[in-house]
Amino acid sequence: MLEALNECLSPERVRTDPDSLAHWGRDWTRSFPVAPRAVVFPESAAELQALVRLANRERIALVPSGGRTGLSGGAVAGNGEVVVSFDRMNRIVGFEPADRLVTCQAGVVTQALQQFAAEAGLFYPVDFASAGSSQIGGNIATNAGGIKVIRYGMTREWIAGLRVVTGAGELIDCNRGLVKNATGYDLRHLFIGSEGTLGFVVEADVRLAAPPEPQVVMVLGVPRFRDILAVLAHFQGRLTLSAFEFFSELALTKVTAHRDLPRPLAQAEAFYALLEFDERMLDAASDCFEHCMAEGWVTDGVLSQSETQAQNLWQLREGISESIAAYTPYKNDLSVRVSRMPAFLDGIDALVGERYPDFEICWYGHIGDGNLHLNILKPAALSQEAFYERCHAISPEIFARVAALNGSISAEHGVGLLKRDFLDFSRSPAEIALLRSLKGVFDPNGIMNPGKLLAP
Ligand code: 2HG
Ligand code: ZN
Repeated sequence: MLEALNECLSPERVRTDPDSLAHWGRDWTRSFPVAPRAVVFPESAAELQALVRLANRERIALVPSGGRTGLSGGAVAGNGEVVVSFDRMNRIVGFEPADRLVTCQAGVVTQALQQFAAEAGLFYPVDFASAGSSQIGGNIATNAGGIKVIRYGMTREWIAGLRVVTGAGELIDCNRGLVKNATGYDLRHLFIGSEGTLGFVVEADVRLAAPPEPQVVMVLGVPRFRDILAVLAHFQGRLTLSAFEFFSELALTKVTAHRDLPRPLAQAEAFYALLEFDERMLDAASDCFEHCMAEGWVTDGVLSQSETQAQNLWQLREGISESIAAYTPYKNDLSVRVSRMPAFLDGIDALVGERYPDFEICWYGHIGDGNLHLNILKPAALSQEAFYERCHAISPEIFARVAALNGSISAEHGVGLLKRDFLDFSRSPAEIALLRSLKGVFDPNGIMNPGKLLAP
């Protein structure tokens, strides 16, 4: 097989040493076995096509690898697969100001794209804590969301064209950057969020936006969970929010300790909301704040006075995931419609408190778009295996509540290996049958990221 791989790529771009296998074989999840047989580094669509054709002939399973910042095991290679890294396809290959489109190879790092946009006087608005290492191809594969979704939407909104090598080895060009294109099924959207199970993205035409006006950040102390939603509704009725995030006191304790940051408010509250909006809306925001104080929803607040202060306040939210990583948390990434959030919060809070009485529960997330991250922290004394077993046993109860409210068991992290066996809480049997049929059409030999998203 190595000889065959070397026919597609020069030998230095085929690695089999243990360090490389361990590094490129896993993502940010740490709970799955890692055992690829090789890692390859194509540099062009033609090389990727040759690899996929070889994989079809030899029945070799391929796992795509971007920045490997995923949290659902979508880029883990645990079964002798060949990992296809996009690290050497990391160039911005075109920019057309009149179209506001930038053409990126799949391995372009999110932050590099953001910087390129800023230098061109424009803005790439999809943003999250892992922007410094995640790659655009991976963002597309999971339809990544993040902290600005309330204003700018998910990755899907910003992808105007996609070049993809399908599981059958065809190179197809989807939508070619057009704004209007009414010529039947838009295959572009099928690949977005497909977790590399239908084909691998080689290049994308990404839309850029006008840069935002100067922004300010406000952090509010909110004693009761439900009142966060009253605060959201009040602000949203009066100004355009760029972000509306929340975190619990436990999350704040972890992140301030981990990053050595000051607490935002004099007094601890059970929850905190973080809002971002245009500076020119400051008067309207102050009125909203007064109202929330008068209603008793909010007990205190702080407003950024400079760009540095705004960044420091953002760290309180963006640093949480990293600050709890050492507790090998059991992750949930749940969503419901914002209107159903009150009912969801009441039910889920009670359930979690009752079923995990001895565990620390870390709540945070993008509450403005209906997305909650629920991380259950492992007590030091419990083995990883026993901990996961207990959490797995409780997951169906949590997911049943999500399903009862027509929510999703994975809002923005994808299904991968972690949520695969629970997919039927969010997708009907008829839908899952269609997903399987589509997989067969694009990937007839089942070589593209097998076992992810759909059980084998
Ligand atoms: C975030 O919003 C990321 O910080 C990570 O989506 C969420 O760690 C998590 O559960
Ligand atoms: Zn998130």
